[in-house]
Amino acid sequence: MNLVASPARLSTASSTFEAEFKARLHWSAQDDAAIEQRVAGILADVRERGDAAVLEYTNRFDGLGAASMQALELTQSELKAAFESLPAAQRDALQAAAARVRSYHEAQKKANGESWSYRDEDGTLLGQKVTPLDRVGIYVPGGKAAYPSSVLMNAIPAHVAGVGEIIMVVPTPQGAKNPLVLAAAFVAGVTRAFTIGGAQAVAALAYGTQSMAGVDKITGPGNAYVAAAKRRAFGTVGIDMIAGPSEILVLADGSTPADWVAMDLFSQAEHDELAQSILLCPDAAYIDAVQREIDRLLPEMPRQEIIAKSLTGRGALIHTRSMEEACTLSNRIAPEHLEVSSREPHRWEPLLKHAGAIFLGAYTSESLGDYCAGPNHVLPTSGTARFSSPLGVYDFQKRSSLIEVSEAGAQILGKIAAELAYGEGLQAHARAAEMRLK
Ligand code: HSO
Ligand code: ZN
Repeated sequence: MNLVASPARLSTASSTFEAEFKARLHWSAQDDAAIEQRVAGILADVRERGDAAVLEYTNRFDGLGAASMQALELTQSELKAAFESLPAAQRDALQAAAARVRSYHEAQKKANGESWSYRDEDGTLLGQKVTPLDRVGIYVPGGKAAYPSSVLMNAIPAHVAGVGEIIMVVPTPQGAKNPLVLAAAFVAGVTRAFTIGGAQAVAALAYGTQSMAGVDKITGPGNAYVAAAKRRAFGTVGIDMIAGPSEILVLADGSTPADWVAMDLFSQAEHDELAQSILLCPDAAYIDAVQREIDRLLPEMPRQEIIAKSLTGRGALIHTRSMEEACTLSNRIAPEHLEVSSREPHRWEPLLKHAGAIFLGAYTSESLGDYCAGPNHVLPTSGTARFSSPLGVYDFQKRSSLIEVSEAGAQILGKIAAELAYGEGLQAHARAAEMRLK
């Protein structure tokens, strides 16, 4: 079989560029009414019957024969044993990655996750108290998208935030446990883990069951059923985001070896046929060189079919008039991952506003960020980087305002509040403020 990966070739100088560009970019999750209906039924059933319902769905969908929820819980010693069963090199890599992800998120907590307060001159204290969530649920997909690295990326910030209990759920179709996932849970400090998945696992986390206390927030990726269940549970619990397919945008000035860039484009394409890989470059000859490397390297890739479909269906190699124009286009796309593959990354970085993560310079392959650089790999997709941020410690914390009005402060604030309260026709508000006036 001779596969080809032919990303669309676009040029900003062409009169048809805008239309072609928009058509390539367009992506929207399909709302599937049948899935919605089934998920609504599962959520209601688990809410009503708890463990019994979770057990039935799990046995049915995952082909298990578990007798009770207890049989679906993984003990800490099982997680530890999974870790110990790994080859030493894998154990070391997992621990090295976890250590870096932990330090990064500790720095993040210090910079924007601490309580603060100040006092007015009259002694009134105002501030913000930051507290961790009590309990969170982490969804880990089974099957083809079971990523141990995602266990680290979800559980470690929760742990660093100080979350009291981290409950991981991971489906094990036909009972197949992924030792790397269990080992990652052990390394990341997961508190409890259950081999359940799908909408029934989301429901168990959201509503709680006899054997599992309900959580305050659910994070982590999942299939269409999981996404629908998270959307429906939102409000009862917090959720992180509903992620779309992975994306990479490489902004290249032509100075990076073309095969490095081709492989970086592959690295996101290999996730999913719907993943999107885009190259923006002002040098047409370099774009040709990258396409030649794509053709040369594709046959070597075990996931060549997925890569070919992704690149041909959603990929693009875009010739721009300049690097400045490439930066402007990149901001319009607001990609999940943005590589600035340039000799002068710091020249372009100030022009780049919207991206989940920005990778600077030829040595910063996005894949390093996926595993071990330190920053989180759970990032906004489908242009949502215009208004949202990477998963972080702040997603596992919340804030309470702190107000302590001094006697002197009450004299000033009381008059202002009473005036506005009368204006709103709210007597009790006004009187409560006035009673404290001398
Ligand atoms: N690039 C993916 C994360 C991942 N990559 C996990 C490899 N493993 C999400 O952006
Ligand atoms: Zn990846």
